[in-house]
Amino acid sequence: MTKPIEEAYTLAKQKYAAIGVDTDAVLEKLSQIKVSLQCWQGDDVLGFMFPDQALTGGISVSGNYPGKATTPAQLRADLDKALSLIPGNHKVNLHAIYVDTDEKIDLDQIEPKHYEKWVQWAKEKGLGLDFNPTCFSHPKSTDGTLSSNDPETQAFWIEHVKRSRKVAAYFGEELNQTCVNNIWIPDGYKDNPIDKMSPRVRLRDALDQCLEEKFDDAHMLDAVEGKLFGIGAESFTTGSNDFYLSYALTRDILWTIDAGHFHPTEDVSDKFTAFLPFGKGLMLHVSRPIRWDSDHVVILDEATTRIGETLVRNDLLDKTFIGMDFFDATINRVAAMVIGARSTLKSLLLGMLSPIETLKDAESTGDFTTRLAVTEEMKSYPFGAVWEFYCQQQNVPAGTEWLTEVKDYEQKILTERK
Ligand code: RNT
Ligand code: ZN
Repeated sequence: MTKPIEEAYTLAKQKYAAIGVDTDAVLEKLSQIKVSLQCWQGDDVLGFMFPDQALTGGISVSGNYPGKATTPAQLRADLDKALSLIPGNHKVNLHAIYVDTDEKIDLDQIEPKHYEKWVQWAKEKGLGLDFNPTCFSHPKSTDGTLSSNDPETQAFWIEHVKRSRKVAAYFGEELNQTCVNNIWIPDGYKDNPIDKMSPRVRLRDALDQCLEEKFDDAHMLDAVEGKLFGIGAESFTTGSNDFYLSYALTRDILWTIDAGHFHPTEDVSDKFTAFLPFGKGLMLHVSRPIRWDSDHVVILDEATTRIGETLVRNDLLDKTFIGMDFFDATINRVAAMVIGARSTLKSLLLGMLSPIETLKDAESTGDFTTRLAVTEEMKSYPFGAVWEFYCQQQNVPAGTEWLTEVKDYEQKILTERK
């Protein structure tokens, strides 16, 4: 523990204590939160099943920064590096295409054994895992997946999702914690369709088939992720947000809210308390939308801060699985993971470092003056001192020192990759 960080923390602790915030308790609470690190930031969403297949589905990665992972072992090494620079104990989010096997298989053939090495690694590192069926970047995904009007194509994707759920349940069982199986599909139309009903009815029925098998909630939970639009599907997205909100509520499964999948002026965090009085729980894809892109690296901007604050102030952490979703190949990919995860955690810490009870009291008695004055003052409280102390406590670099480690890793490992 370096002295300046400790001293700064002692002062910060006193300042927060004066307004009724116990920073030690806050850090204890923060250390319980798991963020799911999306593996696909490490290799531009290519995976190891069909690495030569271009990324499709209306999502896109810009850039060709050197050193992307091209094998599962490389990706795990990169994740290890990233996780060593993120305070706390977390999860890794896999997509089905990240198999680790010599067998040549297609997506309708995946089995738990094809992911055994990931589980072994997760056990060694004390990590949790989440999972996603991959319904894109495949020859059969060009004209719709679960909502396809071609019965054979639709059956292929139903089989894939069914098998994904088994893999997810296997992860949960082996790692003794819930694995979220998040379903997102790219189906939609570039131009205005005439029939907007049939594709959604087909999607509903296909999902119902996928979900027939029951699993223990303690091991696996299903989640469905909607979207506003994608590149090439600008006019109609079959799995829209309203569609999945309705689906998640009526099937009692999780709703995934991706922070990049809404109209730009919508407050994503406001949706949590609209859903949770009725719904089973939420999965979040913390992300950052910019114009047409929904997947920039997460930073501590106002939207992210509101996400953290809303989860904390409303006690939603028990019902919410926090994951991230972005992919950027213009910067060091390991650094991207670290930046996104640290910023996500900072948003939660900021949420915790406010006098929530005082603010709620002020609000309930109509003292909105206090509410506004205090929340504004909190913005210049010594949050950074608490964050740095937390990093040291968790044995990870406090400030920009983590970047030195990533640069070193880049030089020794990443630049050696072709
Ligand atoms: C796409 C969705 C989805 C994907 C990942 C790779 O718009 O956000 O979550 O980004 O599954
Ligand atoms: Zn997403």
